[in-house]
Amino acid sequence: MRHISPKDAAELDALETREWLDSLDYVLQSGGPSKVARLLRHLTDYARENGVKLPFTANTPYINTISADEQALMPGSPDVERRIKSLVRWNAAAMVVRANKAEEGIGGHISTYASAATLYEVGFNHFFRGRGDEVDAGDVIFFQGHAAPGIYARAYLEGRIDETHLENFRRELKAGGGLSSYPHPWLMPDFWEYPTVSMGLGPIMAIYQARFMRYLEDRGLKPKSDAKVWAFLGDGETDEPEALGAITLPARERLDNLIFVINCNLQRLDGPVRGNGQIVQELEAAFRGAGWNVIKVLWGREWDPLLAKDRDGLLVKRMGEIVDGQYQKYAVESGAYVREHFWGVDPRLLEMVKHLSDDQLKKMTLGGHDPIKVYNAYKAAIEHRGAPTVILARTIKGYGLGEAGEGKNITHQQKKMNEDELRAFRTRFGIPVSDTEIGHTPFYRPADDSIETRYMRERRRALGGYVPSRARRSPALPTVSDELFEEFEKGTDGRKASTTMVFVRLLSKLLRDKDIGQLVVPIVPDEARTFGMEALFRQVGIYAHQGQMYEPVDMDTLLYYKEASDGQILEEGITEAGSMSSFIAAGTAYATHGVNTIPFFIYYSMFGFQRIGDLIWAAADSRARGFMLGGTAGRTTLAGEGLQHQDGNSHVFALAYPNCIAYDPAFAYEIAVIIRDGIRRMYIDQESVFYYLTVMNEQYAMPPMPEGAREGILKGLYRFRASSTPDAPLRAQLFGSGAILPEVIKAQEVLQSTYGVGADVWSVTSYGELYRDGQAAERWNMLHPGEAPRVPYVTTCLKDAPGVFVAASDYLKALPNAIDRWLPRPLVALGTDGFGRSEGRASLRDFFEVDHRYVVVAALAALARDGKLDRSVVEQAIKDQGINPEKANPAVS
Ligand SMILES: Cc1ncc(C[n+]2csc(CCOP(=O)(O)OP(=O)(O)O)c2C)c(N)n1
Ligand SMILES: [Mg+2]
Repeated sequence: MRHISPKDAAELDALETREWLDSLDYVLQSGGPSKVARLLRHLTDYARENGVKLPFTANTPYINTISADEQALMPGSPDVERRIKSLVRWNAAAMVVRANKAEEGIGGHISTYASAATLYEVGFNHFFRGRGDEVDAGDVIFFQGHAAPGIYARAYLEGRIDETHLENFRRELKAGGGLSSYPHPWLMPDFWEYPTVSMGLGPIMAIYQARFMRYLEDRGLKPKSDAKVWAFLGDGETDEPEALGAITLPARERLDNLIFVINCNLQRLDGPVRGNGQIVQELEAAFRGAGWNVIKVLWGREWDPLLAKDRDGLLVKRMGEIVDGQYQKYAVESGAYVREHFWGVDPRLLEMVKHLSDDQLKKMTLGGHDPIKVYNAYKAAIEHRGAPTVILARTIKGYGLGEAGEGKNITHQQKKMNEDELRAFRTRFGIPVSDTEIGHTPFYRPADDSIETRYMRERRRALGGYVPSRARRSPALPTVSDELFEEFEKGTDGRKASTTMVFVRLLSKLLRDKDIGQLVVPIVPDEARTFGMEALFRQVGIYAHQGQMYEPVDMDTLLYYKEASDGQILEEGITEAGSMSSFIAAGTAYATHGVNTIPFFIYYSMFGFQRIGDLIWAAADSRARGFMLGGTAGRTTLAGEGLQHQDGNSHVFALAYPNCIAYDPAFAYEIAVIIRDGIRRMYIDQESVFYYLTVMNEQYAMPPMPEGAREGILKGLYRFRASSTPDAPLRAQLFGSGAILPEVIKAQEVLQSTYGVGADVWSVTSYGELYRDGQAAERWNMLHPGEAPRVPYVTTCLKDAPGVFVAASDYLKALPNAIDRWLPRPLVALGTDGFGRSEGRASLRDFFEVDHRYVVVAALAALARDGKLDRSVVEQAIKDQGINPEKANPAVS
């Protein structure tokens, strides 16, 4: 065989490659891209069949997904839009600079919006649909939290807010009103719709919002529309597990109403997102792998002619081999540096740009700063069918800030600009502010009849009104039928039931109700059977957009696993975060979609506040309404499961959520009274509160409702059973909650029969509500020393109650202790501080010292403390009750 030199081999290789490319060119010209795609697919299949190992790649080259010749022309006036964008940039930066002059350290962000301005402005001028007068139309937009200054600046130019608001950015308590740092519907209920600044929550809420929009349409609660859900997020934000953790759902459900726009400025707070890698390529692979339509917007129009000349793919290869940390370096360096280090690696590359000056090289923009590129990406996204779209747009963090921070690692926290920097910024964007004024950083708004203002207003009018904008769009519900709740007030006549069973029965009645049944949205993270809810599968069906495409294995049973396109249950699978996002979508639909949906989210209590507390906080901020049901609750009531399941924490956590009304009900009638009143407050009176109820799986007889208990149930405390020996010399007041209440009732009997103590039993349905009421009274009294003091509800109930006070609950002792100071004498609290154990109920209650025996001993010990009986009685009782006084302290073991 003739010897082939390496040089010959290389030439041969090049020749072969050229021949293949020429053939491909021919097919491309004669058959078009789809024929090429078909051919390539055949080729790869053929190669695989013949043993060629093709490495998997979910990536496409590091160039724009939409090529220059596929681009549509952009409507509107590029010039006017650029001027508007410059003014938004200026005012956004000015409000941060001024706020920090007025009050050092007040904070704010300039560089996030500076990099995202084009991404937002193209949306505002061409895509984001407002709701106008139609209550059920319009897009839902999750704005990136740190970009808020830009969103305010635009609202200012549109004339929606005034200079005082901008002046008081981050100083909301100032006269004339201010602006909240980030999107907070709680603080600006007419403006922001969803909070996003706890990073990662925006994307997951957007996903479930898009799915919920489909749900409303499929169930006929909202007319079908092509409204979109947009989620704007940072590239650094995608490190949060919530940001990417749910991305397979929208692809699976073909949610083409969902668009993510990820601002890939390659930087987060401290430095580069992937200094040694490429965040764009990493995200592309993740999203493509999950089934999304991925549109990369990497290069601005100046790159198009160069790419057109890149016949051998040298430039594309070079673009793809630079890591992000290096790209960031190019952004801060001169054109000469870029020529030397980016282009200079190959003479053929240098040749491509020899006609460009260093200055021109420096000014070549990135895709995310080029309105035409962004417009085309958005257009492709809204036209795409059958899958969600993610747009990966490359930008520079702090774009336009120059020396003040463009592309620098410190830029995220840049809040100040000196006069030189302001002047440079002003000149770069052509803001009509003179050198003499620049020191004051004045806001600038063109006249009402200026071209810019008219243009903005006209665009928003054409697109259905201003965004963001929030309003309560649904009328109040009329009344809710009493009949639904009445049976629960009668008790179960000795039959045992758990509060979970009671709740599920009530839920199933609500679902059947002709007035509100349609509005109920049961949400469950793969736990319906745990709660005995499987009957609902058949009764109302599990929501599945595509219906049921298989024959369920239990088809021949009455309660088979029924999926249906008009199914009502959101069976989310094992995701409390996803379920909570659905709760937020359903709980805010009264504002977002004009539908009063009533979510009931039932889940393993421990995996609620403890696991997804931040999403619950977002629900609270969003003014979401609905019921959260912490199932299998109580540290000692959930037997066997051990320390990761047994919840003795959630009621303490719930206390921190100002508009969350939390109850630990013990009996059927308490649940009925609470839910009935919750529906009244949230959907008839339209209060922005939401409810948390713990329900348990211990079964006991449900008593009838005592006369006059209703008010106390709602306020948090009522006397369940008075002592039958009120004149006994020894007296006690016993508090019980949830499944521990039956223990307390038993203690009442033992105290009376064995120790001659006359005890009253109180059901404490909500320490949280008692605590808030006490705090409110105390605060008012402090501020009104000259007036008759207000008396906390708990004091009103107990001020004349004789004897000692003992409370037992399945939660931390801190909970009962929260109301201690409003009682006439100190409270002894029994609770479940400490880690759970895998054990049976009786052993757990012994371990945590919350069963009836401990209530008895606690009452006797308190009486001895008060000198009402001899200490030897307590010692004897400890022995008689079989308690080991030397046992380990459960709180620390
Ligand atoms: C859950 C959470 N953790 C941390 C922060 C603090 N934080 C605010 S912005 C930021 C960096 C954001 O980077 P990126 O997502 O890339 O956004 P960019 O500003 O670059 O667009 C950090 C760490 C936060 N807001 N939320
Ligand atoms: Mg970033």
